[in-house]
Amino acid sequence: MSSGLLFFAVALAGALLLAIRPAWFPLAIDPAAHAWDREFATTLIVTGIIFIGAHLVLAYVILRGPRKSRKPPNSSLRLEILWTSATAVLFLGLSALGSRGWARVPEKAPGEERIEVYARQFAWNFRYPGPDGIFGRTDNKFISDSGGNPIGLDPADPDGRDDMVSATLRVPVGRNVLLVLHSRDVIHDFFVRELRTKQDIVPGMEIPLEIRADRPGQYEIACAELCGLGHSQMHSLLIAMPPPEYEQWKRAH
Ligand SMILES: [Cu+2]
Repeated sequence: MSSGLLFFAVALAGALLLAIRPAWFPLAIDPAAHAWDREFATTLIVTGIIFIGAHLVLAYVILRGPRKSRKPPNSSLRLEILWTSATAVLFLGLSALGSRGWARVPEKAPGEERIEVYARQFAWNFRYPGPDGIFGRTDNKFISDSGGNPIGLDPADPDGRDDMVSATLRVPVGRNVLLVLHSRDVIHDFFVRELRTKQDIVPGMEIPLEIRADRPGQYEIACAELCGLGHSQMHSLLIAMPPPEYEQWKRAH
């Protein structure tokens, strides 16, 4: 009896949570982030309704008590097949819906900003190509933290003379930005919760990641891969600026 009431209370609490829909996530600032939040909400509603329904049935069966007149039910193969395939269709359908977001392939659209991201133990650097729009050559042998060359810019390459290296990531609001991720030492992970994006950065690879910030503001960039003793200190800022201010900042550097 009391367990029946307990199941009923759990169903009621679930229904309340679905009805109120508390804001569980931080602000979303990327169109993909909105899509993933919608996907999460759809999954929550579908599974929530099933959860509530199952608990109501359980509560009803317990509160009604056993029916002495009836024979104990036999397990039915047809029912087994029905609910196993219904569950399979549901989960495959939800994961197919969710995988659409991951299928986006970064393509360099005309006018797209390209910014290089350099991760190392335990800091971030961001490189802009400067007024010529061309990134200069880099080589690990030129890396010098004390000499102000954390990414190893080749001093002999004229294309690199106007390259700009910043400790914060500034991006223009409303424009697609192609980040190209590099690691100098171990595996790191670029994570901005407002973008709903986590991307591993693997040494020796150039990994493209397309982002778009639709709201001006400052958002934390954290490393989401345990990368050594200073891992917890490895963070920076994503600063989304209105495009005129962004262009002005680039000119001023
Ligand atoms: Cu790291």
